[in-house]
Amino acid sequence: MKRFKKIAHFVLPSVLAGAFLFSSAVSAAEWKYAMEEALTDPQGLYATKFKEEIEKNSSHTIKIYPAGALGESADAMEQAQAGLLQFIDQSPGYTGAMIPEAEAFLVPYLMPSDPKQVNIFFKEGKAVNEMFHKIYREHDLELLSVFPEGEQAVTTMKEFRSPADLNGMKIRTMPSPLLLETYKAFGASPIAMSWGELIGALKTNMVDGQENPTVWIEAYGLDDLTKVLTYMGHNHYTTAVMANADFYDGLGAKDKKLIQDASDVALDYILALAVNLDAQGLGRIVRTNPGYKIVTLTEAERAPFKARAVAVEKAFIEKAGPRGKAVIDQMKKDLVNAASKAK
Ligand code: 6CS
Repeated sequence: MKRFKKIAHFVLPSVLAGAFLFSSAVSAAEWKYAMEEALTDPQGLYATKFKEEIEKNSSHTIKIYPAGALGESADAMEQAQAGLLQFIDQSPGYTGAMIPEAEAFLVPYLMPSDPKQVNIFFKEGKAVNEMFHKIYREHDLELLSVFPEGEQAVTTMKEFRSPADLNGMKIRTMPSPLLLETYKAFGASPIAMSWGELIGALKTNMVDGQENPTVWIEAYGLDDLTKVLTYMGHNHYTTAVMANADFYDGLGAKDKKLIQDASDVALDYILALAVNLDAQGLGRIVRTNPGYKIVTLTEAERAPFKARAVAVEKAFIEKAGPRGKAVIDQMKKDLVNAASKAK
């Protein structure tokens, strides 16, 4: 009995403490997170905030792989779907070839220019938070956040004000069938290629222009490789953060909540920041590249592009089918709600 008491007092507590340490050590995981940008770009800022939140509130750690670390975007997506990566940030401009409905984010002149409305649409809209969540699930992906990185600006060698001016201009797009459709409808000769090829293509005149948010154009010196930057008001660059669905489903309720909470914090953070980043990028271009021409198309100049966008929306619906149409209809409803809330 005496001997048992001794065990109860001295041995059991240390065994239990050891077991506790062991169980918390095995449950602490390192999760891998790949993205298409660098740590200083919008995707990197979101990823860093997400990592901070996860590491602050759990014993898990996140290892971030910036653009290029794991190959091109398509390679990283294969690894995420296979479960080799737990998290991935990939934009619909790349994902659209695999998930046709995701190209809804690329349909021109669907989104308003007002960033306040755009932020409400992404944060609260039913299309983003319910419909797309289900659609991405069918591709083994748990959709965590969708966010805009800034208004798409078109950089070209020559000024353009109309579809006729774009005639014959070779415009690089991300590898998305709908972006090719868009620039054909706008009068240009689009060429799809991944980011890794773009700088070389601009330097060798293989392409005459491209589209991207201003913050990105400035960060990667695309203004130095072209002569004019044009705001057509046709869209915002959109990106999406996802987890591998099997990995996510295998987690306990506490870790699922940890991930959802970290996504919410990172989304609020990037939504508040993205607009300023774009404005700062424009400010730096104006200061450092004074000869660079900045054009904002007037409403009258946008009208023929908007008229041509109708055919692009139709092409999207033909390809994405009835569910694609339902997504577009819901996005339009969400945008009406966002406009009334933003007032
Ligand atoms: O144009 C692209 O392909 C790239 N643009 C941005 C804003 N992010 C990543 C993407 O690869």
